[in-house]
Amino acid sequence: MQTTGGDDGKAYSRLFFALWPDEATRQILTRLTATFSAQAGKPVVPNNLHVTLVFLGTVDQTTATAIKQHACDISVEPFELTFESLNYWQQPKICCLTCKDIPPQIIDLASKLDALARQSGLQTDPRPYVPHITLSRHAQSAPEQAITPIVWRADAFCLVQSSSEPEGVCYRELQRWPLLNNFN
Ligand code: 3AM
Repeated sequence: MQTTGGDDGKAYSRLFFALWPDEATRQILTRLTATFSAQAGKPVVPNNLHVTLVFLGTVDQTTATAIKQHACDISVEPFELTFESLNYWQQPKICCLTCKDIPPQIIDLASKLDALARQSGLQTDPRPYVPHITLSRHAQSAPEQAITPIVWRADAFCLVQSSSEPEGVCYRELQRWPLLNNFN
């Protein structure tokens, strides 16, 4: 895992839990962003497309190891998300896809991961969780176009590292846990 040194001598990395798309879904999303006008902002690079579950922030290695161990205990059934609404969110200036019907399993998964992060001493986003796929950033308005609903089958969740590279932010999957893997 790529880390940066903190003032306390510990190694830190910027982490989040996410759903990661399969190749077919990534291609559909990439084709969609390619149709955006300049007003819709800068498209997210294909390898960074994801659904955030919980943003963990900057985490030391000991905490990250504990979180990874406890993530094995999370039991949620696989589920399907249908992304059918294209939105502009003014405050973060992003264009994103959301679902009209949110399956309870993703709320359950995000809330279990959020609890795990808090129990590990991390502060997480207090806002209600809204599943979304950020398609572009630095946007001024939503793209005015109809979209074909995109079905995303979620059968695993991932821990992802965010690092700043000369070419921009890069997200890299560190570990993956199948859904239902440890269902009791
Ligand atoms: O899923 P999206 O792309 O909307 O904006 C960041 C990105 O969200 C968000 O975490 C995702 C992976 O980087 N993020 C970054 N800093 C954050 C923070 N302090 C944050 N979310 C909540 N609190």
